[in-house]
Amino acid sequence: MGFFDKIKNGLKKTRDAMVSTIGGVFSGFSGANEEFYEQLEESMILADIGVETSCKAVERLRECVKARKLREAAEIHAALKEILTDMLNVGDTALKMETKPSVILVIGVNGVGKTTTIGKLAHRMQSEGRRVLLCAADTFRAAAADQLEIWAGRAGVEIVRQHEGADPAAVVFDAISAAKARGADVILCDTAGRLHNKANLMNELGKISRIIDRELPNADKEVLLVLDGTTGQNGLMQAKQFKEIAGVTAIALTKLDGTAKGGIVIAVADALQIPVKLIGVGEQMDDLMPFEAKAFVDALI
Ligand SMILES: Nc1nc2c(ncn2[C@@H]2O[C@H](COP(=O)(O)OP(=O)(O)OP(=O)(O)O)[C@@H](O)[C@H]2O)c(=O)[nH]1
Ligand SMILES: [Mg+2]
Repeated sequence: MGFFDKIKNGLKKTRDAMVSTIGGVFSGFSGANEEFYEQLEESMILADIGVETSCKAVERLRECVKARKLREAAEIHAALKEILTDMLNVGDTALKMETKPSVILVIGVNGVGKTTTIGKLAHRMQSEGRRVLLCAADTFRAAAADQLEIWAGRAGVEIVRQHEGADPAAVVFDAISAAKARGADVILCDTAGRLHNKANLMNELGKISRIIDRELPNADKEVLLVLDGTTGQNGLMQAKQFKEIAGVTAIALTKLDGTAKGGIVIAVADALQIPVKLIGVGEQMDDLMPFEAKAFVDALI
């Protein structure tokens, strides 16, 4: 299955929903009047593109229609796609990992799909010929490292872990030493999503970041925030909090196969101005797609 088909399949629920909502507004098109713009905005909000982002997109569409003197539904539809693609382009969508090693610190609240995303990423990077090392810095939950170890086995990559309750920063330190000694290309670092409170989480992530900066001052480093795509606007709130505390550089949206509200991807990118770099469209090893704005919009609208 090609990239475009895969993305179309994974986003089927969202696509079907958008065909009837946004698509419906265009198929009933009788001129770019007030009613048209209102219906369009409503249908975008329904798709979870978010009130602010939908409003902004429709505003830009109005200007564009006026400036280019567009009249036909097809032209206006194409202009909307251009605008949404542009709103999704908020930075480079490729993970930065030129240095050896590079570090990808994966964060997010519990259950969003951090460990699964790491497993899928490990598989892809490994098949691209990179030497991958997993770091089990979620020491909060007994089974967390075991779960990561299963993924390491599936992907055929190495893992550094310690006992439950170990200091996560110490596990990261170990993983960095191992990566240097073994010549790993990239360290994928799993973290706990469930801690006693926000201050705790902030302290822990801060400590991990300081270890990485100290041990690998010149390395490429991504802080990848994983968000559950099915949680809609709620996920967006979480993301805003994490952005404040953790210096997020990239976003992965998971479980988009399970929701009709994949428009959240556009809301997240626009509201946070942080690039969505990966999308998860299933539970299998190859159900993770590098994000590409144009293909995404083409698949949906
Ligand atoms: N359908 C679907 N399920 C997914 C996707 N990504 C993750 N999941 C599922 O979501 C559940 C939670 O995933 P985990 O990777 O364990 O989440 P986590 O963030 O590591 O959770 P904690 O370690 O508890 O914080 C699992 O059942 C995964 O199979 C996806 O893209 N699509
Ligand atoms: Mg986990």
